[in-house]
Amino acid sequence: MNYKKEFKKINKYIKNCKCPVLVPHVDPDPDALCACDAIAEYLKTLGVKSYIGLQAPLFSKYNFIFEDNLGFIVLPGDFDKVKNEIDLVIAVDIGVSSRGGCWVKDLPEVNKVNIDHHIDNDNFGNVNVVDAEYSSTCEMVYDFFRSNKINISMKMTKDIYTGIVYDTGSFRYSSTSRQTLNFVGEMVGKYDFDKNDIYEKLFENKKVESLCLQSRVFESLEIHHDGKIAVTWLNKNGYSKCKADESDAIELVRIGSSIQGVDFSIFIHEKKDKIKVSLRSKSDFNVNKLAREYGGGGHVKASGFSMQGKVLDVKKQIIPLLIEKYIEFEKNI
Ligand SMILES: [Mn+2]
Repeated sequence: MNYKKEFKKINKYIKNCKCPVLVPHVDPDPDALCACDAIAEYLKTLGVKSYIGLQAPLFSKYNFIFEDNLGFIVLPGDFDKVKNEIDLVIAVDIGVSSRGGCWVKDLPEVNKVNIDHHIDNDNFGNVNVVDAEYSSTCEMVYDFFRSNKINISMKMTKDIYTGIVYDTGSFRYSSTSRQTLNFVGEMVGKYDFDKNDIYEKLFENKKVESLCLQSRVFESLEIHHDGKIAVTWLNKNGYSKCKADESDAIELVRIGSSIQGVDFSIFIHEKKDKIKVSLRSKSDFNVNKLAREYGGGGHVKASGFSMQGKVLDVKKQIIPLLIEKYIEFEKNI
């Protein structure tokens, strides 16, 4: 993992731009958002204003990342207004370029920097640092700051720490490397910030509506293949029953994977305009490969894809196929 050359090049692009747009993936998570904010903070020190290009309004529970300073967030409705100003696209944690929406697709003439730890990134940038060995994109951004000897402020540190904690599930996932912990050690040694406050904002900040959704997902649980496969689902009806919205439905896939003995967990989730199928694996069963067969993507142990239809039809149609793939994998171990 040595990207000194690429990181230098990225810094050159950044230093030469006047108005970049920072682009996380659609439905951004705290890793993507914190990577944006940390780079936006760096840009501020250079006297450069930046936009954060989202595809839908930010879930209010993530406002804390931007310390409620949301002025620089732009939505597709703002695209025509700002497109002529933008002279650099900085895509972070994006997966494939299409997940950046108009902010990547509709700015073909603009230079692009691409920093990501998703294995299926399509290297669409003028500079690409794509490496699935990193725990998080925030860890990559920290490496970028370090490598260019950029002064890392308290706010940047809190952003990076938040993104790493989120993407590693508080340092529990196997993606947590020696480097991850070394970087975290460095940050914690340099600044005294409230780690517990960040943990609470990320993980102990659920609304009652969200717990109501959880209970519905628990009720939907089916166990297959000698306890190794868990299937859960949630339909739109669940939202109205719980008076919840999509911002209350994060991390529900973990309900299946948290069960003893479960290796492969599938969560089928009816959203406004599509059915999202989330896949998690605890072993070498590569759910990324599986998700790609259906036009999706993500990470080796955490991926997903979208489909059209009704939850129960998708379930009936797709579950036997996914189980079959798992059985095939088991035969080859
Ligand atoms: Mn990430």
